[in-house]
Amino acid sequence: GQAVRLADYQPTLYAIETVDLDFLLSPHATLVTARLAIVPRDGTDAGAPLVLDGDGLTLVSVSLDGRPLAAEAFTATPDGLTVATPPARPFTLEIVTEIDPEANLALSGLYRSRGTYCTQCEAEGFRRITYFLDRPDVLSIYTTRIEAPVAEAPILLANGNQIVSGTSADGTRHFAVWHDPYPKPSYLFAMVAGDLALVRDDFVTASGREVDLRIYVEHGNEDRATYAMDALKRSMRWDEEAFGREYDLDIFMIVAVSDFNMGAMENKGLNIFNDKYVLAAPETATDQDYTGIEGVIAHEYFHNWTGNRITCRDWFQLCLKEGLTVFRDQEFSSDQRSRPVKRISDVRTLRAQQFTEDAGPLAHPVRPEIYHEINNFYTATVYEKGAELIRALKTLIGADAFARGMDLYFDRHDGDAATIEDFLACFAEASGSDLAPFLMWYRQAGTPRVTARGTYDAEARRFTLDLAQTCPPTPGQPTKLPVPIPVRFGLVGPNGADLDVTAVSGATVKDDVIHLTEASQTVVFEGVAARPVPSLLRAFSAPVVLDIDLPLEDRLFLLGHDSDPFNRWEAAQAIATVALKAAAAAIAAGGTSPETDRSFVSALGTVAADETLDHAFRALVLQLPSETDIAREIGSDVDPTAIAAARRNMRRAIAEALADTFAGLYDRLSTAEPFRPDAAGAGRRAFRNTLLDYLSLVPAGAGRMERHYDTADNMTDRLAALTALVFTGAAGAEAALADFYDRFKDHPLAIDKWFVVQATAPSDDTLDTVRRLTGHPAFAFTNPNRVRSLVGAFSMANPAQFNRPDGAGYAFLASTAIDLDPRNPQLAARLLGAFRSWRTMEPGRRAKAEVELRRIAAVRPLSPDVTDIVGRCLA
Ligand code: HT7
Ligand code: ZN
Repeated sequence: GQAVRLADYQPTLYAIETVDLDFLLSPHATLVTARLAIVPRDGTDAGAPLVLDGDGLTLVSVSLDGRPLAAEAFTATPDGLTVATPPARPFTLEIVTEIDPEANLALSGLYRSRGTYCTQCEAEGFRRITYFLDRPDVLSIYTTRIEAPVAEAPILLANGNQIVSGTSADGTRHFAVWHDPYPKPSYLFAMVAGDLALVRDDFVTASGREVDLRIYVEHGNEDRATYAMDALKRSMRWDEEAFGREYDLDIFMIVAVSDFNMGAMENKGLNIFNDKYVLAAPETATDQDYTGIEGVIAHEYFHNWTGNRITCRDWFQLCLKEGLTVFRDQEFSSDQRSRPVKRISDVRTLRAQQFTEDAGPLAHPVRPEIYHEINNFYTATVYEKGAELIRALKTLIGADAFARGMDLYFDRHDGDAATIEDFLACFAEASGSDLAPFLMWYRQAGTPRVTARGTYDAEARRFTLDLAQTCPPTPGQPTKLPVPIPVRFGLVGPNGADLDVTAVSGATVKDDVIHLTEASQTVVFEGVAARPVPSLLRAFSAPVVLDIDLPLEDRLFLLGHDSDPFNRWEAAQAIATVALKAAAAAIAAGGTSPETDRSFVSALGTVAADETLDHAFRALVLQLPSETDIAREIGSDVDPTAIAAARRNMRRAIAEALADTFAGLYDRLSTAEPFRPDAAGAGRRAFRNTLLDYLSLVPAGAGRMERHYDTADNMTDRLAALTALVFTGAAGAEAALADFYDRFKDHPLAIDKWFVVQATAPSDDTLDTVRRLTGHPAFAFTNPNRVRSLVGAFSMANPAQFNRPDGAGYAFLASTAIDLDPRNPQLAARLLGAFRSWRTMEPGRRAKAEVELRRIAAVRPLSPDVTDIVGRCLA
């Protein structure tokens, strides 16, 4: 693809006020008639060419104001249609295209998923349906007519409200017409047609509007949509209460499809979902699946205001809708469940995905300034770091000013295609503060590093905190400027309570937040009665790496006493990270792991046994940093085999030292309680399964793993037991895998878990297993969920095996991506994200990864998606 630059933004010369679409559905030859009411914008030169986007289209006919256009009046290729000299007044262009939905394996545009016709138009899929100004700042009112054989597609859906329907005289064909009164960009267009089952409910909005709620699923799956429906109603209520946002149409529909490139899509009034984020039953879905459904249902629903009513001016502003909507869904889930637990799990994801991305060749600003392929910018940086920036903004200006800023944003920009500058201006106005420096967060890639050094002067009763920030270079950005960083803090006194701080000088401190705005700042606290332990970046108040060299005793103290639960968890992570880095270095140098510190192990035992703490929190504290986290902390010359060994040794040391405590806790939790997918139930299972994971490493685990598997009445427990059996290579592993397959062979989403377990097993045979499973009858390269479960899990979630020293993991991923690319380039490109850390590897692996990246780069033809990822990886 051509480079697209933010600096080159220009509005279109023409507006398209209304779009009338007519779909005559047929598997291999669907006819699409698009009637566009086009108006030259003010200032457009008379007769300036009208250039419409297309992608692989076959033009059947084109007419202007009802008359066929002469051949010399336009040029059409599969990838564009230009009308040379359109009238200098409003006119109607009617375009007929023919498309082949059945052959569309890219899952962008109009395609079929197990017989259901569906669309995916974000980011640039609408141009695969008809020629259009396919960009988010062209807002039109859509009316959609769909016609199909009744037997093939009894259900016909599109955005908005259904206004007309009818059936042919012989009853074999029918049609429906849908009208969406809200102007929208083409990426929010959707239509669905097929033989689907309906789950219905309703919702009355705060102002009394009755909304018809519909979830469409494949026949037989009706029972598995109840949790999604419940999550939808809770989301609708929450958006009214937390943001004052009401739903605005008479009907809200969700359709679950099996073949989908991402999680879900927020098309106006007609969300289309990967069925993974709709369908759940206790026997087939884990607690993680339930929380995923709740979060994604909420996310897509919240887009109705942040994304649809207010959309993006251009794709550089993607974080305007995505970062904000992730922030909103995270807040929703925090309110529905446990705030600290949600925060910890979000930060784990942020670090694993976004920090890793930010530290490698694919790093980019939250608002990029150049792209070659927009589909590659639906990233952890745009989504997760984008959400962190909203949270940091709220911390900096305070909750009240933030709420006023949001109200102003909704008020001022409803119906607009807006920018990040528009958004920030609302908060600057609401808070009376200059937010120009905050924009730097959106423009600069890389994870800032905050160094903190504290000194206590007992005589003067003074605590001095020296803070400094730096940001490493990233592609195209060798030097960086400081950004405004909110550092939420407490000075923890000897009894575990925060000390009262009577006087402060130096950097701006508001309540419990230090505003670090310069490259370095000193904060002086006066009247500090005793030597405090600083607890910084509470609740992870900014997306930075905190470098504070606290002694082990201080960290153990925070783990035991900090009033901020996030920093209690963080203390354990920091202790483990320091030890694991040292152990990995020792192993890589041919030595053995140093012993795990006993005081740390005993602190973990204390937390595990602390009945005042909730189960979910205890589970999180017991989970060591991931191999990916440790690799990122090491940063260069990484040896993933050594990291895996160090982590395995530490887990075993903890398990051995605490076997009795863990076995006792495990057994006490084993009393049967009926399954409920709520926070309390999920927390209890998470804790018990974490204990089982430790016990699986010691003799106490032997009988317990099999029993856990056999007695499980839900997928969370059964999968945890299966994982423990397979990962430890236990005698019962093969039998459990066979049993699992047999039980769930009719449930593709459960079989995905069976693939994941085998693809993530810490065994040198895993790559052979993965290769073999690509030929399994339940596997299909055409289904993204299957591919992600096997190939994606192996390359992203099994670092030691993907990064095998012989390079075979790299070769496998490269070959798989090369094969996939002609069919589904978005999926191929996404899988190749696994190469994002290749430069941090030790020289042997680095050389092997580079060979594979170059092998991919040499393939012709190669999609723009894969060309972009591989090109940036190699740059
Ligand atoms: N806004 C949606 C993004 C999306 C997407 C992007 C590219 C290709 C396919 C896609 N499917 C969905 C999802 C969301 O953030 O809500
Ligand atoms: Zn989104």
